[in-house]
Amino acid sequence: LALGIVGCGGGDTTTPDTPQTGGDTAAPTEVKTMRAGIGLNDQHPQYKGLVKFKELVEEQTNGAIIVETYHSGQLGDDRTMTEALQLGSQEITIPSTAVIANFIPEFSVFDIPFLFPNEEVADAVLGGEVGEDLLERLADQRLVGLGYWENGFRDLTNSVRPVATIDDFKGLKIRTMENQLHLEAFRALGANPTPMAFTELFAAMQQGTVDGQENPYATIYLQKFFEVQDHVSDTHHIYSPWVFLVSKAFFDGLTPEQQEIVTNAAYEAGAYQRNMNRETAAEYLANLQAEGMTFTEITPEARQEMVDAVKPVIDRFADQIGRDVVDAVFQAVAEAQQ
Ligand code: TF8
Repeated sequence: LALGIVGCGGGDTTTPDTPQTGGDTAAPTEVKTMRAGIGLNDQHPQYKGLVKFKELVEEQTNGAIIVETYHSGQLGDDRTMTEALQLGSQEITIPSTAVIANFIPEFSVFDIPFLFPNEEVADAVLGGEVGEDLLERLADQRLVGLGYWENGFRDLTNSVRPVATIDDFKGLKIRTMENQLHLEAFRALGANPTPMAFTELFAAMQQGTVDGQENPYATIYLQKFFEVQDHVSDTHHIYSPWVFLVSKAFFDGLTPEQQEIVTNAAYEAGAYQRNMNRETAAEYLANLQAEGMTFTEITPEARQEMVDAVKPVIDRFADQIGRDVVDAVFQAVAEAQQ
């Protein structure tokens, strides 16, 4: 109803009580729709965070911006949805940085295995100068990055054997994200990796095309991977950030006030999502064991062997990622631990 009244205001009538700036503000309000698509299902903190974003934006714009939410890859996988943002046929998606690296190689810096020792260091680096600098590079790809959300530490599952040491990786057919560094890192660990979109993964495990995969506990549990996987290990080999992406063409068409609302909502919902992720991780691991999966803890010694095995891969990729970015991130990681 409120929108209808504003719409009746009519731009041309110059009555005495029309304020000086009334020409613009009295124009019929155009409702803008943002189609937001994510890869995970509606039980996942990623979706709960997106719903929080929707609530904040719709409330704060009084309905001038509507957010339509799509989960479970209904609009595509991380890569195709990012392309849709570039084309302007979708407005929001929240992909892993490993996929964004196919558009902007510098983002692959977060694919360096064993980069972040814990979430606090990840927060400091992503929220600091290097993190911001990377987000700014998205403009060249017709994308706007409104902060980092958290996919989280990736842990290995498979249906062949418990994985405790590097030797246990041998020959395992592991699905990786579509990312060159991930692929090479898993080869260096002795596995037989296959890159694949997330939307194909469940069927591939079910049909035995792959033996295993790696994702945070929340994904393993909420996407019901325990139905087709028997073993989980806390490899914690890579911390995957998500980026809250908006189509630049769409974002540029918003008023400055709307841009501010959307930006703040993305950050606030991101903090909410990150907290939920952290609060639920232990519970999801317990649930996986309750569903019958074996859980194997990786000892510090066993993890060190994995760190050593992937080291040459990191050295090989440093130039491709950009030495300056790699150095800046390693420095930020060191500073965050002082
Ligand atoms: C992967 C990623 C994905 C997420 C999600 C689909 O394994 O971790 O789970 O990026 O958006 O592909």
